[in-house]
Amino acid sequence: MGVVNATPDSFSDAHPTARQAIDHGLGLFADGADLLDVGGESTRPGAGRVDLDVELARVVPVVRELVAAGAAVSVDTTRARVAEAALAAGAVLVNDVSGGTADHAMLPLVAAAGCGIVLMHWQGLSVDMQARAVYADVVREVLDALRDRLGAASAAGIAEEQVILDPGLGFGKTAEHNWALLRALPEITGLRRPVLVGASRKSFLGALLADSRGPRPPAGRDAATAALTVLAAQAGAWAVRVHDVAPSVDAVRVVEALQGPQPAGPRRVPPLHTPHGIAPQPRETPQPVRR
Ligand code: PMM
Repeated sequence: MGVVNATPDSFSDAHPTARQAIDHGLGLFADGADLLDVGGESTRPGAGRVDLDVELARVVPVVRELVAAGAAVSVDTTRARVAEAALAAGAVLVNDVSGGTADHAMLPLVAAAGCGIVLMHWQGLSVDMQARAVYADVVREVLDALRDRLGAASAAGIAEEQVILDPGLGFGKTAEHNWALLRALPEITGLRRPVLVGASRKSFLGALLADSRGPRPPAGRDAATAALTVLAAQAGAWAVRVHDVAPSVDAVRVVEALQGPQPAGPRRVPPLHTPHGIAPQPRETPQPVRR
């Protein structure tokens, strides 16, 4: 999953105009991304909200153009109105970093649309989320919360097959919490839903790679990100959400070669379609990395 930030202020890789975001997305598609994740609201720690109209204006034209180019597109939003407009523009998946908690209309919308949804664990809005990075046992609490969100989705009428889970690295979590969750990936995939991992260029990697000048800046974190792609793929993750797609495509190929041919099993991929009459033409349905 390639990150397309249609924002002027994301912590890494911001694209202030629609044209820039579209060109960037096309580049990631050419690099081999199976999905392009378009977002119009930065979720970096400390970020405030943008107005609904601003988010809509940033996201919809970019989704439309990337779909027209043949890409499968997800929309990174916590707002049902934005998700709805993006689905109407051809998006096939909703990526909600709030796990359906920020907007009470989100889960019913996804139930009605029949599309896939990423339910991510967070600790509330970005503006002060790091103040809530407090856990007695981060792995147990995130697993419990993800189970709770699965239950909420089911209660709203969303089929289990529509749901992808995400531990939400960096969202109300310290570096230690992120490493603990990465170590626990087999337990998260044990929830028997596809798992998305978003570690790309995050500050815990900057801290890991720090030198006397301080934390490694975001653009210098791509090799470490690709290393985590290997580990995520080996642990059975469904997808990684990354800024620099090409190294992660290679990393997944390495893992697949090591694992050898896999027996055909039941598909774990949620439906990437909507009943809106839109027929997106993804180059290839994203496949899970099988163990
Ligand atoms: N991280 C960011 C934004 N959206 N969505 C999911 N599902 N998982 C993530 O880890 C995630 C996300 C923050 O990164 P960005 O500012 O580079 O987009």
